[in-house]
Amino acid sequence: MPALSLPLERYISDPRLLPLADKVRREERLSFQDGLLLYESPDLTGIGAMAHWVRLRRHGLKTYYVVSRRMSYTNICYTHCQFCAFQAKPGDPKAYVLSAETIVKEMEKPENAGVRELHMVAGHYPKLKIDYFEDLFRSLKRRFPDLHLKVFTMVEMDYYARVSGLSVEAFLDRCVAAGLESCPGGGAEIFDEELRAKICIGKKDANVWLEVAELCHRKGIPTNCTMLYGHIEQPRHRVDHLLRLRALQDRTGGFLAYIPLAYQIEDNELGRTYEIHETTGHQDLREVAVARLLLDNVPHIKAYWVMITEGLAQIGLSYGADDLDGTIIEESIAHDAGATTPQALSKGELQRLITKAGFEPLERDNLYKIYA
Ligand code: V47
Repeated sequence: MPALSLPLERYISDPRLLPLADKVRREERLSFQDGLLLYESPDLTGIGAMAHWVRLRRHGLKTYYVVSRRMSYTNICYTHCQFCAFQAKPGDPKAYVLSAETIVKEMEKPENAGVRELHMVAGHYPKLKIDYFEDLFRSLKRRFPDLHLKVFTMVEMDYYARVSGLSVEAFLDRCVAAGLESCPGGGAEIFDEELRAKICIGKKDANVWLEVAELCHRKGIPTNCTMLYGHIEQPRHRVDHLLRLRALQDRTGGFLAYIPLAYQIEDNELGRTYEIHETTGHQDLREVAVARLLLDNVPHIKAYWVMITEGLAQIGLSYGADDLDGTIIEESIAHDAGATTPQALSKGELQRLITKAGFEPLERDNLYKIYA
């Protein structure tokens, strides 16, 4: 549905959504209660149409993707997130740590030619300290000066600063001097304190995540933001999470993109402890649309094909998303937890998904500069 040819109300069947459509048209901010209604209403078509309307106003048919490589320098993790299937404990046969040299060698492989963004998040392993990261970033930048380094979730940055005996600010300054340019949006999970204590016992709380993001933004380092949905959270937790992100973005403007992360249920404790089903297509599209409507100050909303499948991500482009993330060569976090999507998509495949849905594909860098 690239264009909306009818007045917005004509797409809406739930009359309770009509006042929201008025607000959307007047570019008025939606409230907490509006957010709850967006989760409660069965009218996904109406919600999607409002989100699409906002997307068209903001981006027209432009749809972004990046040629991106994932890498996790270690899977050893001392934090215990119940939803994570990627982590290993020391001594585990699958545990690994990659040296800077190995990572550079990996990036030299022909399949990584043309990669513009290296997205790295990993476990929390106390043996890695600031010297490791400085060496890693400098080695990568020496060999690939144009490669964009997007590294650390906010909790990861807090963790590695502490084990390095540095303030987060000092750690960040040194990483930036060595080549760090932006940060991914992971580690946010769900901000609600009670739920966080159930799904990621011992992990730093929402305030830490938000404070570190604020610090990055104040230092001119853009970051992304995420929310893990489809586990034991309720709509009020999701609205609360999104509005906390929106409030920070009001202050800093430093978030580039928001990515709803559909919980993958396999090989992790959370999936074993609770009776949780895979997220449904309906739920995945709603998350994209609600984000576009509530996060009125975050420029880009991604439909993350790795977790919701390529086909649904493509449809997500008509429900508020303007970004398909990218080629994502070698993803582990979602795949270890049961994602059945391919390990990578080619540029051609991404372009086809976008054009077949009636949108205009644009290859971007991490800061949304377009490559001709
Ligand atoms: O931090 C972990 C989450 C994140 C599971 O910034 C899980 O451009 C679902 O942050 N099911 C990593 N999610 C992914 C991530 C990301 C993805 C795409 C784009 C960007 C970006 C960031 O995935 C982790 C954690 O929050 N996660 N386990 C799971 N079983």
